[in-house]
Amino acid sequence: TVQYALDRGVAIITLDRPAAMNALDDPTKDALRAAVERAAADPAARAVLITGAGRAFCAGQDLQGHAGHLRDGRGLNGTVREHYNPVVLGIAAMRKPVVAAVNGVAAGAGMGLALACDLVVAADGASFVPAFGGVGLAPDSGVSWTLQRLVGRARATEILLLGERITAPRALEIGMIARVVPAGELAGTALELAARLAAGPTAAYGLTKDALAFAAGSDLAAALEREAELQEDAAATADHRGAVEAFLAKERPAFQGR
Ligand code: LHQ
Repeated sequence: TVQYALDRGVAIITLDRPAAMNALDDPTKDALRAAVERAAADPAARAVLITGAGRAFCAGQDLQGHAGHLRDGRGLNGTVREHYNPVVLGIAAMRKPVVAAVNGVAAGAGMGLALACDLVVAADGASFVPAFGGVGLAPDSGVSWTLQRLVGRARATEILLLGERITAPRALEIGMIARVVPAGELAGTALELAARLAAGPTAAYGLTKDALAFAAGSDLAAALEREAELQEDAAATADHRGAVEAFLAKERPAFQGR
């Protein structure tokens, strides 16, 4: 249901339930959570790429399985706290960059999964469907947090209340995602980008994620103090010292990720 592979320092996580548009049933959610944890702990992975097999990125919660839980009186069956929250927090807390290659539709929690990633690259035919309202639900998987930080509260409110499909070009236009490429170039472009990040100063990237996440919820003075602390950590890395020496020697730095 979820594949894990390594290529040039990139952990590639592929949602692989194409017959159901990679909808997240219980086994797929367990496997996705495990894959995110594995990528975080994998010393050979210095960047992560998340994508979907087939024509969809991810159709969100599998409604077949969910309907069964509803009929049995189990409601959400604990899945938001057991699966969606750890996956989103796992990506945010990951000390390495995470790229989403959105190959097709990303709906509901699938949209949340994409927006949780640090860089989102989409195929030109892909789209984002805030499907929560369509099935009488409120947002989860971080969408209430990520979307308004990406596009502003007015647009986020409009998107979530109206629930209209947002095409990849429109998502790019409103600042929701980083890049749109022709469908045939998506896999190559996204892997190239992730491999470039994997060859970078991984520790500094982790600290950059920290700084951005902290500043998203703090005032300027606190953000400045946090930057001062994080910069101490960055300055203590071998990558920083090596890159400064390389600059002075007019050479290209070779980052080790430490
Ligand atoms: C699906 C699904 C799907 C099962 C397509 N499940 N089969 C959290 C906690 C707990 C509970 C609830 O939810 C959440 C968070 C959420 O994620 S809520 C949102 C759940 N997702 C949705 O409501 C999306 C439902 N799907 C759609 O709106 C459309 O299928 C999209 C926009 C994804 C794609 O549309 P089309 O390209 O027109 O494809 P299609 O509708 O023809 O779907 C193809 C097949 O995939 C079809 O099966 P079939 O056997 O007829 O070929 C669909 O039933 C199946 N599928 N999404 N979520």
